[in-house]
Amino acid sequence: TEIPLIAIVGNPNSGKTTLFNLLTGLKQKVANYPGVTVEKKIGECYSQHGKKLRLIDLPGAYSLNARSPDEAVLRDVLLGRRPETPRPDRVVCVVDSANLERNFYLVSQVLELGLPTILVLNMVDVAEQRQWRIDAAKLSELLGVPVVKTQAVSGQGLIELKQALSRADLTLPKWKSAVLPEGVKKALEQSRGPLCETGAIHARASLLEPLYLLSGHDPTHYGIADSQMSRVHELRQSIDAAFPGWEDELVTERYRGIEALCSEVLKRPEQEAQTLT
Ligand code: BGO
Repeated sequence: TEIPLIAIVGNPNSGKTTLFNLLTGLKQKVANYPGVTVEKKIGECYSQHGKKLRLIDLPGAYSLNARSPDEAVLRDVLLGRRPETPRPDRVVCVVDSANLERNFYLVSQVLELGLPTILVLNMVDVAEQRQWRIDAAKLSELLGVPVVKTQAVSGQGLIELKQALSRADLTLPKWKSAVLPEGVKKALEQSRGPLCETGAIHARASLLEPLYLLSGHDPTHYGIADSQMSRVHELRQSIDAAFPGWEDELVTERYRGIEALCSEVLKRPEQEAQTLT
């Protein structure tokens, strides 16, 4: 059987590389993605129960609406559109615990991709120094994914992460930070069939997938014929005409959803003081 491929994703400076090195040790290879000067790091590790895994350390990004070649590589690998890299079986999403809200923008998009995901709250030492309390159990319950706290520089939490990597029972994430306007959803659902048939998009991925394809620095649009891309462009134009401003609203709603989530799972000292008075 194939060795499962696990993608490590997160914002720049969330500690992905430190975590990747911790998990894979010296068992790693560095190459480039063909066509771009973006590093491709692949390694091997074993889950806590001895299952062999392949890990891929993906470029850091703030959003799947790619704005740079690095972000485009992340998006394309996660969507299974890089010809030389298979679509990952699972995702380990790393966040900087001291910047929870900002990091959660990417998390919210990644959770919608239809891949089993483990959330890693890294840099817990920094959050703890500030006396922030993050309720990992509640976060796990709300997102529908395992949540592990780590301090990658010291190795704290590694065993718990390897235990989560051992789990065969990971279900798909359930949290949605934002709800698409009904009309936009319908239009995307209707476009899905024809685009899936040609392999342009994945049946399991986020409804927003066709629109991620329009963003950023991707002149090649792997595996998607020009005729398909023009259909994606038309789809976009028709949605924009029917629902002006829908995407800005979606961004605002995402942030609102993230804020609501954080207020349930993150307690800062000044908030505790307020509830006491
Ligand atoms: C430097 N806790 C703390 N406190 N720091 C961490 C943790 C953690 O849990 N995990 C990682 N870091 P990357 P991306 C650095 O490099 O893995 C630190 O972009 C420095 N470098 O050591 O690179 C980690 O792959 C000089 O810090 O992140 C690194 O996601 C002074 O967070 C940084 C101080 O980690 C980013 C730090 C020359």
